[in-house]
Amino acid sequence: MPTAYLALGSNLGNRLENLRAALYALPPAILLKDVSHVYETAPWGYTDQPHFLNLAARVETELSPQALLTFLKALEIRLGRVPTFQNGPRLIDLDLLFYDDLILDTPPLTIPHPRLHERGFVLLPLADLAPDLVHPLLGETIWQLLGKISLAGIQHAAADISLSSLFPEIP
Ligand code: PH2
Ligand code: MG
Ligand code: MG
Repeated sequence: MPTAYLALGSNLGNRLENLRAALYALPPAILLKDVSHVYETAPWGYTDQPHFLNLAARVETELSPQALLTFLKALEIRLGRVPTFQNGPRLIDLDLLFYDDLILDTPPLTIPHPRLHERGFVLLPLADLAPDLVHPLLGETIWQLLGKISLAGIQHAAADISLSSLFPEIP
């Protein structure tokens, strides 16, 4: 089954609950395989807004990249996201980073995500899950890309989200 990596972010409302609700809503179409630490991150791009909580997730799905993107955008709306402006505050942001080693550049979908290698709030959580993953366009690992950027304004959040807390096994 194809493996994809997602970046999740929230900086409005109960940020941790928004992240939890998004992860919880992925199955059955999208199987959640691993979740990074949660990071508290200073806003990037447009700075006059609250700090974000960010994390990364590894998922498996039979959905095509386009269908996966459609699912994620619909889930953002279902969880209460309302449109603002580019880089503006959001209740939940669900970004598709990688889909196996696919390279795709067709509006509305670009894979790998075109700005992931510039962003500590994406690369640091991703490095929890897949430090040796090679960026198919840049030919460098997540760990190597991480070495090239500033990690200022990024720290571990007070709480993490564990897979077992989201999906406890039924006894
Ligand atoms: N997302 C953005 C713009 N800026 N900054 C942080 N710290 N975290 C984000 O997830 C984020 C951002 C656009 O999606
Ligand atoms: Mg984003
Ligand atoms: Mg987005």
